[in-house]
Amino acid sequence: MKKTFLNLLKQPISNSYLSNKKKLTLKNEFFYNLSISFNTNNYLVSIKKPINPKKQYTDNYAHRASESLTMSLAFKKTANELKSKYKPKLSLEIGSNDGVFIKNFNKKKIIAVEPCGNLAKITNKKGFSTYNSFWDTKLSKKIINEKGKLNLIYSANTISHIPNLKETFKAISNCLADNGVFVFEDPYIGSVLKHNSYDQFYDEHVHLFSLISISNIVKEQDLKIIDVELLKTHGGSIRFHVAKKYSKFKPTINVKNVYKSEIKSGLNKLSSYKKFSIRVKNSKKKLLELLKKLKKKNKRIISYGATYKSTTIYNYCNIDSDLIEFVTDSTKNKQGKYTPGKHILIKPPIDMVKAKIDYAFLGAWNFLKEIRKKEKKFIKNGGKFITHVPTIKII
Ligand code: JHZ
Repeated sequence: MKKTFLNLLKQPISNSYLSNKKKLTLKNEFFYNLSISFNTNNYLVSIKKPINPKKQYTDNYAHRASESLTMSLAFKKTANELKSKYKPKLSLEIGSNDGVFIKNFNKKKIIAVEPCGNLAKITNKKGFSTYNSFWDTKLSKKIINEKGKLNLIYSANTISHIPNLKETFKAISNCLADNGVFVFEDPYIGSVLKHNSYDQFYDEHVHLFSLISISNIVKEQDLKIIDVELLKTHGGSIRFHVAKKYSKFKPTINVKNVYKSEIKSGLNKLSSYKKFSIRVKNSKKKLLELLKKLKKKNKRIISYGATYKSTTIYNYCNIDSDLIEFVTDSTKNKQGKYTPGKHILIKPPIDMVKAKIDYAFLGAWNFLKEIRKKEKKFIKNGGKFITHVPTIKII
C-alpha cells in the first residue's frame, strides 16, 4: 500500500529554465503536485503521481554531467573499475547524457541510449553509437537484433527517473548475456533521510532507492543483487550490481551488511519517513528565518548552482528574487535564463565576485569541496556559504 508522507507543494519541471521571464507567466508555466509516498509492501519511495517523461526529456535538456570535475573523475574511475572487474566485450549505458561515462570506453565496445535529442547528438557526433530513445522492452529487442546480448549495462542517475520499473528491469533482463552484469547508481534514500536533503525529491527523481526496495523489485524479473556500494557522490548514492538469478555470481558480504544497516535505520518503516517530513518542515522554517534575518541586515545573497534540486527548495520555501538576487551556474546554456517557477536570473559564477556578494546559498551543496577550490576570490573577499544539509548553517 502506498502511504504519502511528504508534500513538497506545487512544483514546476526542474529542467524548464525559462529563456524569457515575460513570455512565460505563471499562467502558462506547468506545475504539478510533488507528494512523496512510501510503499509498505516493497519499501519503495516514489513520487505519488509522476509526470509524463516526454515533458521532461526533451531535445532541450539542460543538465550536462561533464560540468563537474568531481563527477568526470568519478565516472572515469567507475569505468576503469568495471572494465577490469567484468571484462565486458560489449557494454551499454542507459542515459548517456553528454558522454561523460562512455568516453572512457572503446567506441566499438559500447552502445549508448539517451532520450534527449540534443544530448544523443553530442555522443553520436563523437562516434559513439547512440540510440535516441527511452529505455524499454521494445528498444532492448532492437538492440539484441542489431548488436547482440550485452555483458555490461551501466546507468547513473537514470533508473530512478523511470516511472515503470517493472518494464525497465524486464528490458534489462532481456538483453543481458547469461553472465552479464547490470550496474546502476542513484541518490540513496538512506542519505536523504540522514542529511535532510529533501531537495533530492524533484520531478525527475521518481524513486529514491534502498537495497531493501530494489531487492524486491529485481526478484520479480529473475534477477539478483550480487553487490552493493554506498557512494559519496551527489551527497550519498547507492550502486547496485545485478545479475541473472542463475548466473555464476554469488552475493558479496556488502549485500548482507547494507541490508542490516537499512533495517537498523528503519528504511522499512513508515514512521521513519514521517519523522523525516517533520525535519523537512523545520528546515524550511529555519532557512527562511536565516535569509530574512540577513536581508534585514542589508546583506546581499545569491545561490550557487542552478541545480534541479534547488528548484524544489525555492518553490517549496517560496524563495524568489526578493531573497536571492540571482543564481550562478557554470553551464553556458543555463546562463541568462530564469529558474523554473520562481524566475530567478541565472548568471556565470564570476558575477558573484563582481557584485561583491556576502552570502551564497549552496544549490550545488553536493560539490562543496570543488566549489570552495574554485571560488577562492569570493571566500577571500569575506563571502560565506549557506547550506541546508544536514541543518541550516553558515559555513
Ligand atoms: P548537480 C541533475 O540534478 C539532474 P542537479 C539529474 N536528474 C540528476 O539526477 C543529477 O543531475 C545527477 C553547476 N556547477 O549535478 C553545474 C557550478 O556552477 O548537483 C550544474 O548545473 N559550479 C540528471 O542539477 C549544477 O551546478 C561548479 O563548480 O541537482 C550541479 O548540478 C559545479 C561543480 C557545478 O545536479
